[in-house]
Amino acid sequence: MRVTHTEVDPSQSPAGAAAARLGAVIPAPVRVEPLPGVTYQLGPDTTVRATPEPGPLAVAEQLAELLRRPTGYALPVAPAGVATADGDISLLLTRESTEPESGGAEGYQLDATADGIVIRARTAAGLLHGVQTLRQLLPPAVDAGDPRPGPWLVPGGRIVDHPRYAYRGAMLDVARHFFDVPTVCRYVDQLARYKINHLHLHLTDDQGWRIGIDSWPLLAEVGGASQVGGGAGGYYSAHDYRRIVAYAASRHLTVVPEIDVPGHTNAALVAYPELAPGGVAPDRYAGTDVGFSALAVDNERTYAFLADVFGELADLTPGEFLHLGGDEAFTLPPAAYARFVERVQPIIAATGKRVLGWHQIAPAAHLDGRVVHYWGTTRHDAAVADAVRRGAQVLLSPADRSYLDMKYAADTRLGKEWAGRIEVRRAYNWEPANHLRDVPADRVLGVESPLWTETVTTPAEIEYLTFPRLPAIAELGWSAPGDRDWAGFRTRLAGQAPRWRAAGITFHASPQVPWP
Ligand code: TNX
Repeated sequence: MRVTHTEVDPSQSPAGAAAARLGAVIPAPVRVEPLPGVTYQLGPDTTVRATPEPGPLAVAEQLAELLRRPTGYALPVAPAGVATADGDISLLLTRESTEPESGGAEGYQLDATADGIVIRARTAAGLLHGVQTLRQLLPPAVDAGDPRPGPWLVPGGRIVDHPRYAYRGAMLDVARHFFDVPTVCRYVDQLARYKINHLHLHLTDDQGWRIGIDSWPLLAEVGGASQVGGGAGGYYSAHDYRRIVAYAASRHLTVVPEIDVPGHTNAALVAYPELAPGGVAPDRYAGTDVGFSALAVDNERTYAFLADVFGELADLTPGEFLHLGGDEAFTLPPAAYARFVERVQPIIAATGKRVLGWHQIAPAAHLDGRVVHYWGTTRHDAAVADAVRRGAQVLLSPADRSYLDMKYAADTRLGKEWAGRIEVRRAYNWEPANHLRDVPADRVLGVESPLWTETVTTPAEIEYLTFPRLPAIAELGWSAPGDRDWAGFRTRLAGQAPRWRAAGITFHASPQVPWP
């Protein structure tokens, strides 16, 4: 981030302290220009104004809702443009922002002066990103669920900002352990704080099938009734899934659903043994091994099944991607596996969606628009590089950097260690554009942090593994390399802790960060 400095001693005045905070935002903004000595104060008469269209008004209502509880103010929402009073917060949709750098669909410009806050963006998504920045510029008490005294000061200045990558994701595995709709929505809110714009849901695995499919009802009814450790499991009805999609959309996140095939399918095979090799029903599985199950890839019925499942899922999903999994199908010979992937990819394309799959799909034939999702731990993968030469894009989730289910340290109670231990500095210190040799920078679609849940059973455990590593990956996805450095990041990260405490978010107090 470029910060234009005019010397101020932050200890001199509350306004000085506020000015020092203008750059204390995660992910680091593109440009930060403090206005020394200038402070905005949110007050009892503040109105939240927005361009009178549904998108901006919805963002305005969300902001007002977030601020009402801690401030105790009424914060009415009103259309912008009429009777604008001093002290208002305005969310304005603009074709042209005043600054070219806030360009792009998700960019925004935030101006804070004594007279008011103005956020300008070309889309409602950009306005929401500006709102998330504004939240971080207010005192940490703004995250409290109960009334706090204030004062509610925002440092004066301008922030001009836009993302580096179009895809900034997080994955939640709801198959190993099932998480209900409110838990997923709470996670969406936490992701939105850091400008994540895709929620990848790992909906199926050996231990459970979590999405209702009308044409194959036993998938959810039978395949959903199990999970790791033998619990009851659960699944989302189409209605539940739509609620998640709608909630995510309201936070400008796109849901990317994954049906993991041909491996990781034990739960589906328990429900429909006709899809299993030899038609033999397996036992339910509640352990944590991988790689032992597979669909019968030479049975035509399997492809009718996949057309039904991906067809129904496409109808429920407004986003452009369907994720077909494709990882760890260890029981299949490579040729049979590749033939399978080459049958599934066109099934997905026929629904109008783009294909996303774990990078094991790389050797299969190219299909327009496909994305290989890299989760390896090496810096070179010949098959991935070759798939890129044939036209694929790459989504990066290197397991030794971005996996939220890896332990932080030897004594971390939760998580796994197969890709190493990942403290927050390790999660932060890598560069997506040149992470994979022989993959040109412009073929990288973005980054994603996956949370596998073999060891995770509660919302607090989700949060413990997510914070503080998710903000690190979010910054890699949003901020330009020249605007990132560990020393600055750890200081800004430390500043998030009081917010997480106020919001009741559990986090790992990494010894690498100078927490207040
Ligand atoms: C590997 S990464 C898997 C998952 C496990 C995870 C545990 C990938 C595509 N497959 O099935 O849950 O490791 O870390």
